[in-house]
Amino acid sequence: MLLFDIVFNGNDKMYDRAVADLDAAIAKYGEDKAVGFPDTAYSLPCYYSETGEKISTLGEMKEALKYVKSLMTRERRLDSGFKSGVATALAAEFIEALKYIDGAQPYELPYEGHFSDAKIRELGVPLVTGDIPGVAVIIGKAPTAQDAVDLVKSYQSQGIFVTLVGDCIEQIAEAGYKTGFGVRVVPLGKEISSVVHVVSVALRAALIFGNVTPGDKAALQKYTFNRINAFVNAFGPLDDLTVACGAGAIYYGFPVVTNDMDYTPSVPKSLIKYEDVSQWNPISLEARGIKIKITNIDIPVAFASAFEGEIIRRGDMQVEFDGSRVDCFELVQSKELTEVEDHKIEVIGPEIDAFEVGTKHSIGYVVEVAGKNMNADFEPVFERKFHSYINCIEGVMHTGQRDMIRVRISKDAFNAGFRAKHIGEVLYAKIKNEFDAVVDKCQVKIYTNPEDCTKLRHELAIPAFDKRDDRLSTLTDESVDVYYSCIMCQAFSPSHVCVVTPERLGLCGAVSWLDAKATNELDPSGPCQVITKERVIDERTGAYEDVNEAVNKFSQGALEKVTLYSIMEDPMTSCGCFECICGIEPFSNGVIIANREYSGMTPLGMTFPELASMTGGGVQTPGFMGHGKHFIASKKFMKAEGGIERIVWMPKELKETVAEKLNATAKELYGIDNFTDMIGDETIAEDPETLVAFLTEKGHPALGLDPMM
Ligand code: SF4
Ligand code: NI
Ligand code: CU1
Repeated sequence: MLLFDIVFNGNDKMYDRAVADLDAAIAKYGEDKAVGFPDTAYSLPCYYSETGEKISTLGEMKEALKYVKSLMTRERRLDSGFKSGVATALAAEFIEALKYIDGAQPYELPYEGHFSDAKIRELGVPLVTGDIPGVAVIIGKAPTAQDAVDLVKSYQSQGIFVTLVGDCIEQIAEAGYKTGFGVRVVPLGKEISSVVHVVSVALRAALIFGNVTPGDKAALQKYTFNRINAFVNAFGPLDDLTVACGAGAIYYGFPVVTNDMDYTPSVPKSLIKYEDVSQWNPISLEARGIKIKITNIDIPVAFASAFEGEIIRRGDMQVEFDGSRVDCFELVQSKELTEVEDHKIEVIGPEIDAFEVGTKHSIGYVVEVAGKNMNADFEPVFERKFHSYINCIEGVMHTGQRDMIRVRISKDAFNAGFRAKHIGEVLYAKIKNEFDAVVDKCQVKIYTNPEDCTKLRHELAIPAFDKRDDRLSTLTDESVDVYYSCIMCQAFSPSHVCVVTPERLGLCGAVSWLDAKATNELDPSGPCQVITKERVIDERTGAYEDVNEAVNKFSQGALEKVTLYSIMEDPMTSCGCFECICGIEPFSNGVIIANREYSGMTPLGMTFPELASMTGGGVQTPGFMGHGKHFIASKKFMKAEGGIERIVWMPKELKETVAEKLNATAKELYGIDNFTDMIGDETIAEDPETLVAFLTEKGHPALGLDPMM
């Protein structure tokens, strides 16, 4: 059979199934019944990206089927084959959406099904930094369970985000392999139609980060082709449904590798046949042009960004270091070159073999660095990376920072030979690797004696943290000579530029002014560039000719001007990976803020994903702005519109997180005590009327300010 016919037949089957499922749903619920995926602002994201139309009811889905059918021309031409691939994906999306009807939760762990918008935004930063260099879609049954495990593990250890469809899921579950969003191995579903959930991620990325207009098919395909490093590994025997899905993948730029040597012909660079599945990893990476950053670290367990989100339960833990109970700390100190012996790792005190299983202990590690270009300002920049470095160790979990850390080591890691000294190996290797421009020598001291930890925590670490905090509090936008640009997110959001100042960190929350400064000094031609601040246009809004020139240049002319302190007048753009979004609440003259983790409703009648969809892709949208969590307590938070006094609502959890700092700022600027008590949250109001009544009762200052619009 011709490849075309296989694709057309598979497409027909997927379409017929969608029709049958839809008819059944209409018979049960009627045409007015709502349909859609949870926690997304993009309705049925694939259909919406392709057509610009949102489907919200079964009746609308029935209409939409006509469009899908119109793609199914069965002409033996390449474009017709591709259209069939897209039609297959859309039909699969209908089938999957129908599973969620009436609030159903069709997927149970380990199956993940649909991804929320928040999850996709969360992937933004690791994708741009290359921590996630690509996305693998593995379909079907591997020759043996071990083959499935080996393949998954090979990708996972490179940081590749792995999604699974079909029998390989049970194969790796049988082998006891850990899966989940946290470890970046995500089983989508048993049925082939569940593959659309990863297509949905790629297409939503185009809308969220790429500012692609829904319905602009050419721009959509160009975006996925150029920017989404996905590929498909399909185990044979293939069938026409899988091949039809593969046609869709190839259309979006994702090559397919299979070991079915008979069913289809091969297509150079797109449909690759290779029998030995142990070679699929390099073949796939080459076909999709993915390059892997390698850091060789001498430890007995794996080290990869995929393990960053891994959770170690109490029962699985060998030992724990717990800074909330006993004295613990982590610290970077700069030293003279003569004081540091490169790659010296010392464990001062007992190794973890001496500890009983399941017990809690003290730990303190000091990373001493020296280099001609080292600057004490970089100490906290390195130190904040420890969380990610230590978490990337397979079987080790790290939370917190400074002297409030907790480190758990699993039994599996311990049995594999992992010891405290390996924490030192990891810190050494990563610091030397990432900061080689300023670190010439690095040594690590690990203290495990409780007396040492107590003494050093109080005499060494806390004074160092205090000194740093004093330095940070003197870092204001006025006190520095330059700001920095960050264009890291241009990999996905081509015209987006963040301007990072001491009092306004990048919207992702991961890049402070010190981080940007360090990035610039480490790589002077890299993503962070110096922006001078000599030519002030307007102090109130934070407008500078220097800043405008810079954003103009770094956005390749897409942006003419931005202000630093206004959300109404030329606000800064958003890429899509912002921690929070604020938006105008007209009834109270204020703004509400929602964070990515919040899944409930806001008084604007929109959820976080819906609010978030109002801005992104590097365009300016006055009235809505993405920002980092730490910006909320800043004296510069929408200073042009009156500052933090405008904040009228936040999710309770976010409010609690920022309360201490926000209250201090309110006290200092306006003499208000316990400002957060005046701010609404979801337990107080989810609609404007209740909110305004609450604000009135509390005498919230926003009510007395000038209207913003
Ligand atoms: Fe992206 Fe801005 Fe964060 Fe840089 S600072 S990584 S551009 S969000
Ligand atoms: Ni880990
Ligand atoms: Cu971003």
